[in-house]
Order: sequence, then structure tokens, then C-alpha cells
Amino acid sequence: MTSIFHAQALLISLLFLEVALAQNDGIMLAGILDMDNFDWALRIFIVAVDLLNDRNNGFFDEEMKDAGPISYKFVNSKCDEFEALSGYLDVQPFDAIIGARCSSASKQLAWMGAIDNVPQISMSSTSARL
Ligand SMILES: [Ca+2]
Repeated sequence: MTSIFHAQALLISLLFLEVALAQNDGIMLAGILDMDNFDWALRIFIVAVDLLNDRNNGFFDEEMKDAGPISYKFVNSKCDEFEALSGYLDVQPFDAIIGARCSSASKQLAWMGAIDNVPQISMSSTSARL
């Protein structure tokens, strides 16, 4: 679990840094995740964001020194493309997407994110179509 945590924290960090380059007044992340079959996703997400928001813990402190705080909203995509799409619409507005876990849901988010020019990182989707 430690390596998964680090991977997700790194993904969130990289996404945040990409978005933070454009705006330093903070960002809103949409965590659109499968919380039915990945029930610890919320805890990992929150710990990763807390590590980034704390500017004195040695975790991306230098990179984040001029960045605004990260805030977030969650929605359960249930590994389902329709739930992911509905969740996307429910949690707007946001600056970036973390999710989904499953490729079918991630594809729907990718389509919507492309229309709205919102970056997306999925921690485990593997479809070549993404
Ligand atoms: Ca930190």
C-alpha cells in the first residue's frame, strides 16, 4: 500500500504542479473515483493533498512554496461511465480531475475534460484509447 500511496501522491503532485503554473491562488481538484471497490481511495487522496498543502514537511515544499492551497471535491464513479459523467457535472467547477480508476469511466472524463480544457490523471486506467 505504501507504493500505491506514493504513486497517487506523485500523480496528484504532478497534476497540481502543472495546473499551479497557470494560477497561484489555489486549485480545486475533482476526485472522481471508484469508492465502492477502492474504498481507501478517499483516505489516500486526502493524505496526499494534506502533504502538499503543508509547506513544512519536506514533501514538494520547495515546488509548492508560491502555490495556493489545494481544495477538493469527491464523487463516486463506481467504475461506471454514466456515474463518472454524472459526477463530472455534479462537482463542477474544478481545475483538474483525479480519476477515474477504471478505463471506461476515465474515457468519459477524458472526453468532458477535453471539451472543458481540464487536465486529468487516472491512477490505474490502462486503456490504450486514453
Ligand atoms: Ca509539503
